[in-house]
Amino acid sequence: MTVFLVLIVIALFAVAIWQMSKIYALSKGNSQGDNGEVANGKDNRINAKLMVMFMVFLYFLMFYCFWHYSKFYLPEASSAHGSKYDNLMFISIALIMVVQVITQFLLHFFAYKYKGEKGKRALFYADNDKLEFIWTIIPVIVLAGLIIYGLFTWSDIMNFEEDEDALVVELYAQRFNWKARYAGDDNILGDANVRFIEGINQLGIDPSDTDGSDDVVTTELHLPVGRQVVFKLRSQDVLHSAYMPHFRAQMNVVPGMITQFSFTPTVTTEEIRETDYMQEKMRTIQQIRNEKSKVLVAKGEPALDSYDEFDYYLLCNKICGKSHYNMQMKIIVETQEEYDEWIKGQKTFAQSMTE
Ligand SMILES: [Cu+2]
Repeated sequence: MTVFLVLIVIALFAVAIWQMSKIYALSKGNSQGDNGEVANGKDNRINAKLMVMFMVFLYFLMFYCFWHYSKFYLPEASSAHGSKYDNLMFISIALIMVVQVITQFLLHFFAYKYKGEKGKRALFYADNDKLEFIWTIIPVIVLAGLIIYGLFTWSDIMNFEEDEDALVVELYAQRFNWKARYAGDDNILGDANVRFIEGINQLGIDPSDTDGSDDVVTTELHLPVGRQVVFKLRSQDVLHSAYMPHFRAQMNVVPGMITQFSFTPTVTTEEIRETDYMQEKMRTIQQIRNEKSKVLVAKGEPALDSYDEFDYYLLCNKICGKSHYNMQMKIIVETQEEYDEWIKGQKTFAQSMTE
């Protein structure tokens, strides 16, 4: 490694000496005549054409990316607020797109049109108040509009009112897993503190707080469809981020404080599995897995499990350590009846502590 670094230093030093000698030769040389160092008419024409070609390349790249990567777009949001979020994103991107196409053209076209030519002199043009006013006021109005629209959308989503029958769920982040704590029959989460963490009580629920005795701790997140969920987020160790892309939800999980987010799921797991988007997606993923399996089997290793049932997931979106990529919890959106049935089968905190 050291040898490698020394070699790089020597090489860079040689390049620096060579460049310096070139600058020295340039400063000594006369600017008259074609000495190869000063751009002539031919060089200017080549550069002007390259500018146009670069513009065409950029436009081509743009269309290619849209065409090739659009399949990675998320499906329609599975939460009530999701479409507001998507609209904001779409309008912002569309605006950026239009401006980008126009300014890209102007930049490269002018570089072509006003290329260096022998005998052509640049026009000294000090200022033009009217032009400056126009290119200041238009961005001001557009940006102010976007920001105000964004602020309204933000406060719409973030400053929620808690419904009477909202479901309160705590998401507890720990390197490298998630746990969910349901508030139980009283819909109040018991106090919790890292000092109470002991044995089976991994979330540090205060055993003396009666609000906590009916709390239910699970490793799967079940949510009843059409009912508002209020998430209270806590972390045991480092900064995590609760990310539920299909519900357009993300919130930092910060040690030492409780953050919150709320949404209403609108599409059950069953329903989203039936959509054309998901069916197609599952087919593609299964195909990729089949091909990988073939390679694995040829090497004498076991094939991959088949993957044909989509599930929502809660992911961690802050790099929190070496197994960060695998920090996830399955989310199941179901009917209220199915949810009631499931939660009945879970142990409360009091029950699991007496065992
Ligand atoms: Cu994490």
